[in-house]
Formats: sequence, structure tokens, C-alpha cells
Amino acid sequence: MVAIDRVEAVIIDVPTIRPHVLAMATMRVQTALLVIVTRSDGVQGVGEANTISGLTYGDESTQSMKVNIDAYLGPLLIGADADNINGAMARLDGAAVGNRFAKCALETALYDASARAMGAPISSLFGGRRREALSMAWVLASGDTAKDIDEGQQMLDTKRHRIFKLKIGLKSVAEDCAHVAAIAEALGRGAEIRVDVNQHWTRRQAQDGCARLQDVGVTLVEQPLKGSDHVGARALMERFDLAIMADEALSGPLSAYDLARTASADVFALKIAQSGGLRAAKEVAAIAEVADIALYGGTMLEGPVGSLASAQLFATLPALEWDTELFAPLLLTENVAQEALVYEDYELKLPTGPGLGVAMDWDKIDALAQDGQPKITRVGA
Ligand code: MUC
Ligand code: MG
Repeated sequence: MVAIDRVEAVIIDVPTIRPHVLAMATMRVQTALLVIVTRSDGVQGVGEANTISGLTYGDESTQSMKVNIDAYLGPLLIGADADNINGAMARLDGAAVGNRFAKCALETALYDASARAMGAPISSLFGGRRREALSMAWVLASGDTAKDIDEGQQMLDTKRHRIFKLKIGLKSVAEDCAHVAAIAEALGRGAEIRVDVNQHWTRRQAQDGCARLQDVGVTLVEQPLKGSDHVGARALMERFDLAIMADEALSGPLSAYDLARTASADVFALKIAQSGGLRAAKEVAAIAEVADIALYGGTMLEGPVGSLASAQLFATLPALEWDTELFAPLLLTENVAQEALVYEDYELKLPTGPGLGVAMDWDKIDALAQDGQPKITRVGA
């Protein structure tokens, strides 16, 4: 048996190429947790989890994840069969409630290591790929309408993205919808416009906002209301043709089942961290499929590690009717992998190499580590 020998966690800070303005926070730096698992055969696997500006989005922070992995979750894995990921994760689930993001980072590292040891991509451990590239949206969130128009036009001109998600919810409904209308008009028919409100509207504001957005051709509104407001979401679905997507309402298979049972989402923003890992995300996708809920491959703005882990899983799913948004590696100024991810012709081309598909740049990780963080142990060094 190959055993799990070591679990290490390091917090890195990566500046963004421009401020990323969301309803709950403005990101200038992405603070991410990288988890490195080393097996007794010397193979190492990497996982990532990050949050959006500390605790503004969810109840785990990068720092809390590191503490919980160092003190509780990591030690529980030592000595476990490294290729029995169900068994390893059962150890964690048996001893620790919650901690979905931290568990996702650990599970990703285990999958990466197992797949690297086999010489196969992670997608092979989920039954194999149904597609080699993923249609990729870009998020326009500079906080300035004219800058967003320039950025969107550049994406169209270079054939990098034609689907745009606009982050709104910070200003009044009228101001936000005027911003969306201006961008939709400037980018024209070649672009598809969607919005994410990040739970910032009341029911009354959402009725007003969706009417205005539908008028200017917006095709989808993500989480307009609080995640807990299923009745409000259903009322929007009944009144409008644009699709209503659940994001913060989702926290794994149980929440997906609840949304499906109450028919309160047209689309799920499927995310590996939000679901509690790749296996759980696959279960959420299965619930969506049987409930006739469409899928969008979402992000927590992970860098290459989390984005490739998501891509490896998304490539195996039967359908991704609303595309994906694994764009965050392009929002970051530094790459922790040795190879750049390939975004071309509106798609992310999946790497074919083992594990996540890219080799890690350990020197870069050391350089980006926050002060006081440990250096990752390098095998053979
Ligand atoms: C979210 O709410 O969807 C995804 C893209 C982005 O810019 O923010 C994230 C979170
Ligand atoms: Mg969202």
C-alpha cells in the first residue's frame, strides 16, 4: 500500500491584474491556500482553496483552513491508503463537520497525486473526458463602465471570450442596470451578457432589476436574492424568461436536492469548493441532471490548481449547458504552475498531462508565500 506521508499547507498572495469589484468586496490580491500531499512513493499532489476577500463570501477563510488542516485534518490523513480517496475522505468526514473548502483542497491534492502516480489526468479517475476544451466566460468587474467596455471589446477582438458575466449589486438597481445596458449595447450581438448580484437584492428590487435586464437582452441572473430565499427565486423563474442561477444557495448535494425538490433554480453554478470537493460536485451535477436543472461550471476565483481541478471534473460531465468561468488564472499576475493554461478560441484547452496536467513551480510558490509561511518540502531535494 502507498501511504500518505505528509500534508503541508501554505498561504500565498497573488496580485490581480486590476481591481475586481464585487458586491461584497474589492479584490486586489487573491489569497489562496495550497495543500501539498506527499505519498510514501515520493509522488506529490497539490490542491487549492481560497475565499473571496476573507470572510465576505463564506464561513471559511484561507487562514482558518490552514489552521484546521495543520491541527486536525492533515494529521488524520497520515498513514492512510493514498489511493483510496473515499477511505481517506471518510476519515475526515467522520471526525470533522463542515470545512468544505479545506476538504476540497485536500481531496484535490489526493486526486492529483493518485492520477500523477498512474500517469493519467484526474479526469480519468472520474470516468474520462467527454470534451477536451471548455467554453469560457470572462467576468467584467473593474468597477467602471468604460473600462469594462474596453476590456470586453479586447476579449472579443482576440477571440478569448464572448460570454461576459457582470458583477452588480453594489449600486442602485437603476444604476446597475444602466451599466449593464451600456455594456450590452457597446459589445453588441457578438457578446452574451449575464449578471451576478451576489444576493444583494430584495424581492422587490429583483422584480424590478430582472425586468430591466431582460429588456436589454441579459440571458441569466445569478443569485439575485439571498441563498435561502427559494420562494423568491421561484417567483422570478415564473415571471421572467431569463434564467435564474443558484450560487450561494448551493453548499453541496443536500442543498442541490433541496433546490431541485422545490424547483427554485434554472441553473446551478457548480463549484468544487462550494460543493465540498470533486466527488461532491459530481453528485450535485447528477442531481441537476435528473431535476432538469442546467449547469454552469463556476469558480471561487482559484488560480491554476483549483481551476484545473475544476476543469478536469467539468470535462467529464454529460452537459454544461451554460459554459464555464474558470478565467481567474488570467486575472492573476503570477502563475504557480510551470506552464501557462491555454485559453484560445473562447475556450480553455485541457492539458493532457498526468494529475492536474501541469507541473508546479515550487520556487514561485515559495516566493509568493506570505511572511512566516513554511517552505514546502521538495521530494528528492
Ligand atoms: C461568484 O459569486 O460567482 C466568480 C466569478 C467572480 O468574479 O466571482 C466569483 C464568485
Ligand atoms: Mg456568484
